[in-house]
Amino acid sequence: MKIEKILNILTLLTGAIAVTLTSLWIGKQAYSWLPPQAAAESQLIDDLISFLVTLGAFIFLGVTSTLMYSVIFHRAVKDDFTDGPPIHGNVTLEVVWTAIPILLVFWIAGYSYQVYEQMGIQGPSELVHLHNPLAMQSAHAEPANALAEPVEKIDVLAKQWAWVFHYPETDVTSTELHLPSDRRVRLALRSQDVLHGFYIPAFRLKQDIIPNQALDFEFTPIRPGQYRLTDSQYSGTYFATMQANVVVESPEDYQQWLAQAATQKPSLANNQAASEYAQTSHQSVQTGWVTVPPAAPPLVNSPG
Ligand SMILES: [Cu+2]
Repeated sequence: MKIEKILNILTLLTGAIAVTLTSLWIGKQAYSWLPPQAAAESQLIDDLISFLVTLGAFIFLGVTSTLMYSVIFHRAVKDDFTDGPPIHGNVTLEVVWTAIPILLVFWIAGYSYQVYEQMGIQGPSELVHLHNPLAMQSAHAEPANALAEPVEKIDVLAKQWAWVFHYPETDVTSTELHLPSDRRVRLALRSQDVLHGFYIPAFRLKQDIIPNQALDFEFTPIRPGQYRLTDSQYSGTYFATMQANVVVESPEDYQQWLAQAATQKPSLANNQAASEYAQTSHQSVQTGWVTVPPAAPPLVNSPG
């Protein structure tokens, strides 16, 4: 009898260790399911996702392996219709299975909030100031990773359906968002007409753009390469064409691009929404459906 109990505990222990190790391994895999980490903020988000995946895997494997174990090794013999051990009214059990989910929820909430706060400090500082007076000091006293580096200021104008980027210092306008890597970037997001959403999956950053409001949005790109900016808020007929290239390059290449673009005469940018709209109005079959005409294609130094 005693041996049996020890064996049971050993089985439980081995199972728990196996489930824990497997969950940790699955959690590590979560990193490879996501786009490259192109901004400092993406590391925070990926850690959070990995944590959630680990936790989810642990619960899933814990429940299913217990079930499988019971089904395989403790199956009732044929014609055995007796009840299992009565657990109704077991206070200890009820306290345990109420407390564990509550603690888990607090753990997830606490960790998520912490990431949100760190993103706020690294990201849209305005929002942090509005919602979270506690983080105000840390948002200002943050020279640790700001390194007193100059912040790149870029104006972003969203309209139906185009992104226009303006670099105020050199007065360059572009339909491609060029960013220096390892430098803090501050975007002033504005919308000319309706709600749009600034979303770069490789940065794990998303910010709604609200008409009649300039929103400051800060982050730090860290990985040179070409990424995609998409609109995350449905903004009308040609919403799907509202995309732009994001080029992260070394600060030297970035300066060179700026200087080169500044010498170019402004020209009309290619605009997919405008050309698709022109196409439909020349079609022989008219549906009669009214569409919002796209805003005029932007005049830019660098059409991308
Ligand atoms: Cu849009």
